[in-house]
Amino acid sequence: MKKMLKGRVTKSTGKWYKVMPEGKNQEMVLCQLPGKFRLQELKQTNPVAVGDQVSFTMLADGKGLIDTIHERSNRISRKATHGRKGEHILVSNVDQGFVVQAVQKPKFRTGFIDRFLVSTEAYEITPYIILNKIDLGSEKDANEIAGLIELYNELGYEVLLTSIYDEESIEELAGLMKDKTSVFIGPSGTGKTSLLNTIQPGLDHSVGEVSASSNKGKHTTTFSELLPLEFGGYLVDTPGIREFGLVHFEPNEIALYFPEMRDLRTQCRYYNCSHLHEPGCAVMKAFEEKKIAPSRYDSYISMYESVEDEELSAGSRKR
Ligand SMILES: Nc1nc2c(ncn2[C@@H]2O[C@H](COP(=O)(O)OP(=O)(O)OP(=O)(O)O)[C@@H](O)[C@H]2O)c(=O)[nH]1
Ligand SMILES: [Mg+2]
Ligand SMILES: [Zn+2]
Repeated sequence: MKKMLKGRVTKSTGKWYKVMPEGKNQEMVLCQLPGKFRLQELKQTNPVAVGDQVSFTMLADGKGLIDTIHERSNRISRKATHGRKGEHILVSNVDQGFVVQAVQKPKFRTGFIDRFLVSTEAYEITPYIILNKIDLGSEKDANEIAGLIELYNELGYEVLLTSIYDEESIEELAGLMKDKTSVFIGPSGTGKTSLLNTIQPGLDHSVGEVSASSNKGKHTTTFSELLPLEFGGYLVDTPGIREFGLVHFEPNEIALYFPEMRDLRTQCRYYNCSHLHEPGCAVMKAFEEKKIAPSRYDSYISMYESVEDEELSAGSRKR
């Protein structure tokens, strides 16, 4: 009988999975995945994600073969890119997610933040917003940043202002990460890997310069990786993503994950109100009365429409 071991996937290249076996000071095992999993999980572009708990058997050559992917307690997914259909799981089994944006280079986008928040709300993952590179903020940015903090704080989200040159901000961030599994998600060049290196010097993950022409990082982080933190906990550093496409959402479900719309929904005239054009819509009324921020309502419309498009195209494929 082959011995079955349990472990957690820390890195995936799509071909190989680096697995950290349970127990202290275990050596990493490189595992492969039998083809049967690929057939079963056609809805996902990656059947095994970083953060997954797996059972595996050891082969004679010291490599492992994944036998079971254990049920995920949660996950953060995005729509697959490069013309592929379905879901791409960025990470699974996490306690909290940090959306990493920068004051400048590249400038933060509320649309990205809002999509991230909807995804974490849906999977009950504690979200935090990081606004990094505060050292680059000019006088002109100050008002905008204050507005952003006020907006999200009022909705119940914490905004952390960080800079890799500001020790206090790094300590605060590290304090939140202690003993938890966290993930950094954000566009390329916002400083995810830099923050990780500052929190835990010695890891020496390579950091990319932001290119002057595009203001984006040069995609230095190419694979997600789960790393143990010396002070307790784990952090998953992910490669930069341009868009955060929602998957597996029904259009009418989206308002549920907007705290400022959640309770209003039941006051709309129609139970299936889209909050886009119906008469007697409580959400639109609140927007007109400036109780819902324009950037948030814009995000809502954009998410609703993209999810609706996806549904329509899925429907036409069936026919
Ligand atoms: N001024 C300033 N620059 C920073 C800060 N944090 C990161 N940077 C710079 O931003 C650039 C990109 O940083 P990375 O850490 O590679 O960004 P990333 O988010 O990991 O990018 P991807 O791996 O491509 O997703 C590097 O040149 C860093 O030195 C900061 O707080 N202030
Ligand atoms: Mg990086
Ligand atoms: Zn409505």
